[in-house]
Amino acid sequence: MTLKALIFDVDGTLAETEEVHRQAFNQAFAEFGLPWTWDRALYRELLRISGGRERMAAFARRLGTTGIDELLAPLHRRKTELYTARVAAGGVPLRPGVARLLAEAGAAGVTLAIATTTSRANVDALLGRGLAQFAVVACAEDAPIKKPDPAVYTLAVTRLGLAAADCLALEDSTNGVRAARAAGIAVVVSESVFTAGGDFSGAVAVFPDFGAVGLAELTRLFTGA
Ligand code: XBP
Ligand code: MG
Repeated sequence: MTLKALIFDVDGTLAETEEVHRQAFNQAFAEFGLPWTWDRALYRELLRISGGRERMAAFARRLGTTGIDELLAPLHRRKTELYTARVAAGGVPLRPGVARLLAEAGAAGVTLAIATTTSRANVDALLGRGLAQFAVVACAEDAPIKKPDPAVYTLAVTRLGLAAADCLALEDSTNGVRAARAAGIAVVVSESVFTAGGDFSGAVAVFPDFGAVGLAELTRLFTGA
């Protein structure tokens, strides 16, 4: 079994983006006159639901708020505008070790891919020209059924033209680990601000971050998986 591709999750794995998402959600709610504020504790809980639009719909149901279905699409579009503006303005760096892992993979001929439930515009804003190093980018628009469903990972593997057994996923969340495992892909975790201490059953290894984890270590874990 040879490690042929690394498939990265985006939010919480490539970068600590969820705090910026949270702020963008709250600003969009205010602009739309919704009396909703997601503090960090509530947001950590709501992150059990992948997908911003699905998360807002679930929150409305939980409150018993009706009649806002037509609002969800424009609300999510505005949130995405606010998020991408904040990220494009800079200040959301890659997490420790990520840039080095990307460079090591490129030098070793290990293909890079992305499998995320976030919107494509958010990935473009975060990575900019760095997106070019990824052979495959599978986002919310490509796989509408969100993690923990395996769809986005299965799509990434198919587009890579590889077998799931040739790939290693890098994730930060329980949903992400479950999605990768359901797609038959081994997965390692770097805990993020909003996921630390979660249930990562099925992961090959769990790290606080990838700051001290190189490609050689990932390869060793992968072949031992
Ligand atoms: C994390 C998510 C996304 C973001 C918000 O994605 O679940 O929904 O929280 O982005 P990842 P959207 O798979 O990269 O961890 O509002 O665009 O959904
Ligand atoms: Mg994530």
